[in-house]
Amino acid sequence: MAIIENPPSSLVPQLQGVHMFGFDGAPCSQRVSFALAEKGLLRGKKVPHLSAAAAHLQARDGTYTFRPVSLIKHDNLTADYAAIQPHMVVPALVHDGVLHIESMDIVAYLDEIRPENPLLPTDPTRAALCDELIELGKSLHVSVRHVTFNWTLGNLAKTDAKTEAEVRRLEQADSPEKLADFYQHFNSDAIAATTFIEHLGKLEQGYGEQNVRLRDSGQPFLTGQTFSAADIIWGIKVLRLYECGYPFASNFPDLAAWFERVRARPGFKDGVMANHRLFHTVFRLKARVEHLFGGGISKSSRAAA
Ligand SMILES: N[C@@H](CCC(=O)N[C@@H](CS)C(=O)NCC(=O)O)C(=O)O
Repeated sequence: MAIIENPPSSLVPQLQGVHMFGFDGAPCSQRVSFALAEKGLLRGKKVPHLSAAAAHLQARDGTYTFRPVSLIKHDNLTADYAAIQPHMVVPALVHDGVLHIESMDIVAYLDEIRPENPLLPTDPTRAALCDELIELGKSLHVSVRHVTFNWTLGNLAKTDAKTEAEVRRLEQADSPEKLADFYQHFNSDAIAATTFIEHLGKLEQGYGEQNVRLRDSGQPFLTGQTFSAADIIWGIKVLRLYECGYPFASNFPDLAAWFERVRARPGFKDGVMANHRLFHTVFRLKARVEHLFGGGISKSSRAAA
C-alpha cells in the first residue's frame, strides 16, 4: 500500500473521513472516482483543494469530499501540492488523516475498507490475472500521457518557463513520474513524432491482447464473469483513447463491446462521466473535426491485430 508517512503538509493530518485530491479529466483520478462509486461512496462536498476551513475538514459519512486539483491551471505543479502528493500527480486520497497515493493502490485500499462489491478477485487464478492486467495497465500509463498530450491536449498542456523550472526544483530525484524531463521535452517540441507513434503502438498491443482475451474467453469482463479492478484500469484506458478518436469498433470490436458494458455501469456513469461531461464532449468534438480534415489519431492507428 502506498502510504506516505508524515507528509510535509499540515493539512493532511487534519482531514477526517475520506478526501480525494483529483482532477475529473485525468485517467488516474478517474480510476479512483470509478472505484469510489462502485463502492457506493458518493461525492459529497467539493472544496478548494488546499482549504483548511473548519467546515471542510470532516467529510460526511457515506460520502467523500472532493478537492479538485486543476491540471490545466497546473495546481499540481506547486510547492503546496508537492507537500501533499510528493510526485505532483493526481490522485491522492486522505482517510482519517492518513495519506494514500498511487491510484491502483488506492483502489485496493477501498476494497479493503469497503469489502462489499469486491473489486479484487479472491479465486487465485482470477486474482493472478487481475494483478497481471493491472501491472500491464500501469506500465502503459506513460504511453497514455504521450498520446493524450500529443493528440488531445497539444499546446494547452505546455507550461511556462517558470513552472517548468519549479517542477525541476520540486521533483524528488527518485520520482517515478519524471515530470520535469517530460515537461522540458514537451514544452520545447523535442519529442519526436515517432516517439508518440511508438507509444500509440504499445497501447494498441495492449488493447489487442485484451481484445483476444475477451473474444477467446467469451466472458463479459476481463477476468471472468464479474467486474474487477482490471476492468477499471482498462476501462479508463479505453475511455481516454476513445476521446482521442481512436477507432476501437473497427480495430478491436470485442474490446469495444466490453467497453459498452463497462460504461453502462452506474459506477462509471456516476463516478466518471457525471463530472467529466464537458471535457469528454470537447475531446470528442476535437477528434471528429481532425478526422474530418484527414488528421487525428485514426491516421496513425494500425489495423486490428
Ligand atoms: N502512478 C500514478 C500516476 C499518476 C499520474 O500520472 N497522474 C497524472 C494524471 S493521469 C497527473 O497527475 N499528471 C500530472 C501532469 O501531467 O502534470 C498513479 O497511478 O496514481
